[in-house]
Amino acid sequence: MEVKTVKPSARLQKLFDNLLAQLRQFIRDNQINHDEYRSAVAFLLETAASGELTLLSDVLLEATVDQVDSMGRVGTATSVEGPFYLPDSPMLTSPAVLPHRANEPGEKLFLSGTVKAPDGTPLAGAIIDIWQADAEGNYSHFNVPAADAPFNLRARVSADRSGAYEIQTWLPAAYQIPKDGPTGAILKATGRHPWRPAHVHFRISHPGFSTLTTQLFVAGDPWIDSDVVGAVKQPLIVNFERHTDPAEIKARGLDQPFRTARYDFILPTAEARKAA
Ligand code: MBD
Ligand code: FE
Repeated sequence: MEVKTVKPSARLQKLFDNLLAQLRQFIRDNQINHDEYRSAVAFLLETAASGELTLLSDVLLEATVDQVDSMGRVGTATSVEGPFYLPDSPMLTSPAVLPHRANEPGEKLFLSGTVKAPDGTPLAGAIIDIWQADAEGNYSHFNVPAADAPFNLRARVSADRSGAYEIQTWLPAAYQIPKDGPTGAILKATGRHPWRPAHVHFRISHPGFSTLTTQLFVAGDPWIDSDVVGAVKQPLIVNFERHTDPAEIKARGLDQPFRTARYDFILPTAEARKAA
């Protein structure tokens, strides 16, 4: 068998030595018995077999990695990528409407803003890779079969010459970690709720700049202060303004209340990243 993930290095040796030391100390500190040890291994086996190992890891640990990894970084605050990113989504040009189903549920959402360098230079043609849950809290290809709606609410949108973007999508609902699998079970068994506040994911890139992985969170969401993943950062909480005025609705050619949100993203230069 060819093992792809293990490459000998001094760094790996140091990390593995320290991890083992900490786990062994955990066993001593908590007087872990043999049944508990076997059931911990069985939990990991069950999690891997159910396809939730990435979900479990991202829920429990990725926000801490993001905190460490973003220390000293300039520009827009980062947040975790999470388990539901897909590469190679459709390429669109701003102004864009995200791929959607004929009867896409929920309120339409108009996102707009700019992508700029830290010195204010617009990043013409920056790629805004966007993905999100739908209005029922489901991600395409994961919670909704890909065959029903390929790349639903996912796209790579290029900003215009002034670094501006306009993306029409649908307001995501809060996301509940699947309750039926091992991740949901361990959360429930240890008194944790399974909710993430409603959010939209972004990976924003431009040649010569460090890619920005982040999320925008819907202000006022009931889970905004208790995200199970712990990935909310104050500057990423945005007013997704609800518009109910009939004249405004009509002016957009709509017949239902809609949302707007604005955000200006700043990407650090690749050099700034290296120096940090
Ligand atoms: C999500 O939607 C998410 O963004 C993360 C980080 C973890 C679980 C579900
Ligand atoms: Fe998410």
